[in-house]
Amino acid sequence: MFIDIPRELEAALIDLPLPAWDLDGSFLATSTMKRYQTELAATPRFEETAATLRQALTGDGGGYAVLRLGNLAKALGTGDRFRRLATGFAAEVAVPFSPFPRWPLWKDIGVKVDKDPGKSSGIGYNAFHMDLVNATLPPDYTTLLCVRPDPLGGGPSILSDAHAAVARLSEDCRALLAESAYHYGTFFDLFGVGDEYKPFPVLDGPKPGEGFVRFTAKMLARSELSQAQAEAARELAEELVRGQVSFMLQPGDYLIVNQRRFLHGREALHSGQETVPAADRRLLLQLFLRAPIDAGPAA
Ligand SMILES: O=C(O)CCC(=O)C(=O)O
Ligand SMILES: [Fe+2]
Repeated sequence: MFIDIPRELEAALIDLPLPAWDLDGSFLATSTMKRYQTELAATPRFEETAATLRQALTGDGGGYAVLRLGNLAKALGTGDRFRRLATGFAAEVAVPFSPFPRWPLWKDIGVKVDKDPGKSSGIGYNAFHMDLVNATLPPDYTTLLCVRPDPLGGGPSILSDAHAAVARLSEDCRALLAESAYHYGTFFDLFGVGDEYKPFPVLDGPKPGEGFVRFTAKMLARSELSQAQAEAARELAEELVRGQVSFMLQPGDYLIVNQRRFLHGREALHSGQETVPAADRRLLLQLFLRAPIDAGPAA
């Protein structure tokens, strides 16, 4: 779901001087949320654009959206003014926060040629996953703002409807995925995401079609699983790929993913990254969102 910003809204946003944000702990301060909402609500066609965004993320069959902020990035650059506008759009969906105490609100995801290629900022295939999969309270939304695509043309984003993939599995397979047997990654020094969840069930909801599908294809190699449990996870991984959509984020594109519905990942960057100067490589900014508890089921 791609959402263009109406021309008159773009023009108004380019002239809108949003103030710097304040944090309350690791969350965007309520005063900033209110200030941004008030300022943005006064611009033409903002409310309908925000409503379209929320509908794309939480309406029937929805679960992700790409806000096309490229013209704003072109006019404003990708520094503070642009980031405040993106933060303002995010705040229309849920409360922006940073689970990583040492990181700013927006976390850089650059490209490191010597890192594990399958991980964040690696150069390889970043397989389907949810972010903070091993937290009892993962972020409701993960969001990625594209500053620079891969100049060599690689790295399309991949998205897949997690509940649709689960629904295509056999009942036996689903029963295995509901067992508390899976684990992945480390957990320390995180804010706002609950406690470590280990081991966790992949199917975490009270009913089919609800709740998180706690999955990361990266856990397949690492978990001490029974053969049947591992096979069930591999079948889910296959179904996710079968149902995937993929697209290349353009400069200024803002991808927002409802983690209760969709899993995400990224195809490999193009070969030859070591020939690209570090300052020219792909750069995304990541921000997480927490849905307010009184917002009703986000799924
Ligand atoms: O590089 C990307 O497009 C996705 C990165 C990602 O999913 C992550 O860092 O969690
Ligand atoms: Fe991710």
